[in-house]
Amino acid sequence: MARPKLKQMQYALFDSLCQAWPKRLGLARDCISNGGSPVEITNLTTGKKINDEKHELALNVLEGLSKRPRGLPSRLFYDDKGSELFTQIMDLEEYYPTNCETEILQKHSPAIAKHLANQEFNLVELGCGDGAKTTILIDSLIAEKAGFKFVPLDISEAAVQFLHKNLQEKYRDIPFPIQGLVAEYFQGLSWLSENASAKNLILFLGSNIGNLNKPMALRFLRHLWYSLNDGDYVLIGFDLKKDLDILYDAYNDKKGVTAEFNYNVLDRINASLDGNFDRSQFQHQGLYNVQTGAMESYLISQKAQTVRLGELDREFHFQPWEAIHMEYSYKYLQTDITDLAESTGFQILDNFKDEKGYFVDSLWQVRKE
Ligand code: AVJ
Repeated sequence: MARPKLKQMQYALFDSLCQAWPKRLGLARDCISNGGSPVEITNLTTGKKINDEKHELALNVLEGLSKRPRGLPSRLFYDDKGSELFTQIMDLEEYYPTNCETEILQKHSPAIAKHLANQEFNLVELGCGDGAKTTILIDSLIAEKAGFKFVPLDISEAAVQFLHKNLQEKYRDIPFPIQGLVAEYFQGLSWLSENASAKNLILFLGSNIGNLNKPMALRFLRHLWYSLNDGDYVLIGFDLKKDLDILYDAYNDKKGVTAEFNYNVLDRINASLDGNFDRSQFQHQGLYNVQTGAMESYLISQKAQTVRLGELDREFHFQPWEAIHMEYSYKYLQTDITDLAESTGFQILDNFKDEKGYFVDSLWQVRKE
């Protein structure tokens, strides 16, 4: 059947990718990583030409800075530098989600692992970051004699490499195969539906889902459900609603790492699009929006100023105190989580909370019958 012309290139790319990869993500020995050799990484984004990547960035920036109010997609945070800054955020005293989720996984990993004892499956981590918390669960899985292939997926290739380095330091001879994926979530899900013939446990930790608004979260979870098999497991981290001072401090840290994380987006735009953003003329602020239920992050122009982006051959005029919206981090009520699971075809098996009740890792199972 003839394909629409615009789509042809995408299909050609997709076809060639499908041929290049094994159809099944079984526990093939050839993927077992050995000691010092670099991890095998499939980069779903370099299938696109580098020019396409720049083109997409240009488009995102043009769209984001032209709309009112202005706003940039939070995906732009995660170039290699931004991913590194995010690992620094995770280590901050004020950034409570790290400690909460570490506590949760230390306490409940054995229970989670019990579900997969003596089974073979793919352990897929969406937005893996440095994987520090994941190794806690991995230890329990090993103890339960689970046979799994680890598939860490991140938008930053450096993050996947860094995670592999961490695993090598921890395990010396890593006792399970690894297949790194560099991709965006939806690319990763498409890949999953092509390759998810084995049983799967999907990790979506650290409140990564918090960047998605409700319609996006629903769409993402429906897509996830569609990519998986009946009985597959999903472990999702949700940040719960809490005292506003705690939220405020976590997103406006004293050392200014979160501000730096935001300014890095301006640096990235300057570098890739020949821009002249002066970061010192923008103020960073994280604020809780009671109506949306999200921490929202802004870069606010402190004066009237003009920013020129050479690659776009365009100037953007900022009025004093005009803001660029940078990020949403949605906070959840327990009932929001129940509603999300129920309306996307998952059954909640357990909700694991930290002692303070700040955070929950929710264990879901795909229901297709
Ligand atoms: C990676 C989306 C979970 O929203 O808490 C941290 C990103 N931004 N500090 C979050 C972030 C500012 C983080 N997530």
